[in-house]
Amino acid sequence: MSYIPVINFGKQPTHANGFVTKEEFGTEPFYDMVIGFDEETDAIRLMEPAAREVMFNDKYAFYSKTSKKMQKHFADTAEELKDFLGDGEVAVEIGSNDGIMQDAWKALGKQCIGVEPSGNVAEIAKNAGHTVIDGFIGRDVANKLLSEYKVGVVYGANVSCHITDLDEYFDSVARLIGSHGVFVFEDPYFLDVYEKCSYDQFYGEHTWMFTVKFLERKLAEHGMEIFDLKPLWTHGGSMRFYVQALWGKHKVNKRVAEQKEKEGDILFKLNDLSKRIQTSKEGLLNILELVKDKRVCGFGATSKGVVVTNYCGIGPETLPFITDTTPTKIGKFYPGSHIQIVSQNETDYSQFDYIVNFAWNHFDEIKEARKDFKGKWITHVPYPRIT
Ligand code: DWN
Repeated sequence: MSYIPVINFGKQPTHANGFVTKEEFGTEPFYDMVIGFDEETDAIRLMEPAAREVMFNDKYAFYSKTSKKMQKHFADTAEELKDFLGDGEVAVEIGSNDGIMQDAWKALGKQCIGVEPSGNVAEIAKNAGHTVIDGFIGRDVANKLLSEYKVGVVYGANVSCHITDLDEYFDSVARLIGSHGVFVFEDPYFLDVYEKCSYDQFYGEHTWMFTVKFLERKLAEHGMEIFDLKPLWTHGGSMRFYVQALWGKHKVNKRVAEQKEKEGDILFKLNDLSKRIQTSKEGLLNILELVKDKRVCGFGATSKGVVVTNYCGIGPETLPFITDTTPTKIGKFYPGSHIQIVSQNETDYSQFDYIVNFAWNHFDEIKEARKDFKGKWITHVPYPRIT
């Protein structure tokens, strides 16, 4: 594959989830974050993805259970997918994090085996009684699973786009599902990012930005096909793909071809997006300039916010802190932009006029929970504005 650079975010911390202490300022690694496009395969990806061990290890900062709405999302998902499980079959979840989806399977009386390389988050799932295989999905893990279980469903939420070696990944999944099972995965989707200018879905952990065009081709190389898809609200616009072995038992829904058609000229869209990202940055900086004499803080120490603050050059002089509920983030600082993370539960939001929301994908849930805040929200998606 031969990638041409299409979007350049300049210097970004290599690890968006690599929160730092004050003593570590200046030691965090950076790289040129450039998005590339391969015209032959329609692949969109980071030109230089970081080594997976740098990002996914025993200090992984993101815990999935921090959102109530996501818990409901996974409960609904397990309910939907349970019909794919045959007698005696188990589900396997790639990137099972703290067991948010395993909880949902368990509530339905179904077993789900997790695969998770980040030991600290896996520990939460194990403590809740779930089985988790430590490590990255690959041929060895697939062999282990096949030697112990009959696998009916392989599921991955917001994990496939993190896996740089898609060949080894899809090869392992194809072996796991065989000719009878299904592979269901969901990730932020290119057309949503394009339409909402949610450029902060590009960061170190997200090697790929998926399109149907690219996935169809890549999955076929591993003897699999997409038989259906479903647009999701999660993460500001995701796509769920339903996959089976080529010519499997599920009829291919016409939605797949229709969605591919909608993707149209991807290179044109990427070039257009690149310009709109620059405009979005200027718009957000203008708004922050307008409110510079007011009391402003940030909300949700997301990986996305690391990209936004580093790309836009927003530092502690503009945002004194960002609040979050995650214990491992609290007290630390964003890599690069060095904005401090403080406890959401200890913040008196009534003392603020404006909050910049970096967890914009959870906005409904946040607004509902933050009725004490009487000021205004600032967001950059789908365009910078005060709401
Ligand atoms: O793909 C990924 C997604 C699933 O999660 C990972 N690569 C990393 C991570 O991305 P993110 O950090 O952008 O995800 P979220 O889900 O947007 O993060 C929400 C953050 O906001 C968490 O740190 C928790 C926090 N939060 C909060 O402080 N108060 C969230 C809610 C809903 C709240 O009320």
